[in-house]
Amino acid sequence: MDLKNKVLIFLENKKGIYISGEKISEELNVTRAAVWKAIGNLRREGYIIESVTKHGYKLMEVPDKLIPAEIKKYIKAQYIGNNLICFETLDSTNTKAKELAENGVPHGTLIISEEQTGGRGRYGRNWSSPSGQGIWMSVVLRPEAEPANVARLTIIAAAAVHAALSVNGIKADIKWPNDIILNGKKICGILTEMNCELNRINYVVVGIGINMLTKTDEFPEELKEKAASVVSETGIVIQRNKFIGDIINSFEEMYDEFIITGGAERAIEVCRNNSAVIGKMIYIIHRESKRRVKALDIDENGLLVVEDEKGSRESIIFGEVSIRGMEAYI
Ligand code: BT5
Repeated sequence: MDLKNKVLIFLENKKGIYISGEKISEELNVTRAAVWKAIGNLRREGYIIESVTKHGYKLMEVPDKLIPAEIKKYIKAQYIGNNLICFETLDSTNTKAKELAENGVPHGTLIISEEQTGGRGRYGRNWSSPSGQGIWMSVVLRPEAEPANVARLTIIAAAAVHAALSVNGIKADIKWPNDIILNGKKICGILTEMNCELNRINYVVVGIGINMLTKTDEFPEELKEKAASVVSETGIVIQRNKFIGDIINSFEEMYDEFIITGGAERAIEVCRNNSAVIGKMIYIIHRESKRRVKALDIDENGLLVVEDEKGSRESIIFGEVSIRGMEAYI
């Protein structure tokens, strides 16, 4: 750990009280000039540290900036996030994660960026990812699992985001298979990508994008009707560093179940119980075709069970379709 982070931990442990530069330098066994330099670096990152002659330093405010040491404080997971890399800007965290996965980064590596300039949705769509406004992150996984079952990781990620919102007092809906919805608007999307051979997975990248702070009028024109953020819908500001920890902790628990059983029973239950589509008439859109059906259930494999107007039922396979509500986004 570098000195800056050591000084930070020191100040955090004494949050609210003054601590002299001399004491810090003694305890950390470095010069006072080095402490002073570390304090300067922390201030540049946005930490508000008050200094008063003869009293020393006092940590007043932690910035809402994505900081590995801060995020790690909240991660209780065993392996996801052990290797955690934060970027100021990236094209896409999924693209970066895939590149790093090719180069052999460990299972559980977490890539996060303050901004994405080329954030991606499914089917080559764009994902708007302005700097400092959300959580744009990707996890590299190397599961020993059937490639056909990997789509369940999308369901697991959706359930993990839902659980993390619940922990922070927010009740959201899940729009199968990959959206989190607040008040009928999309606040989160998930993009799962896989590199595999016939029946062997090389790696999977699960990308999660969550609008946290964006105000309604700050969304690009074409998204204003259907996109929202945690703050725009609830007024609640959740520290992003903490929220990442909440998501990862819940994700790893359900991922472990997936590795042991191959299934995603708990995650599917969360998606079923909080579904934004079950019981509703929806459009299933596949390439040029658009069908009107009723969403009935999410089955034990995580597939959406629908019924058409003639009463015939089918299970919709992930990745095959987009779903739209009759009038609004959902
Ligand atoms: C998704 O695709 O919802 C998957 C989004 C995944 C984003 C994450 S961020 C971290 C990681 N790195 C990446 O490059 N991607 C992942 P899809 O279901 O295809 O939805 C895409 C559609 O959502 C777009 O066509 C827009 O209509 C809409 N959209 C774009 N940006 C949005 C935003 N910030 N909030 C809400 N909706 C948005």
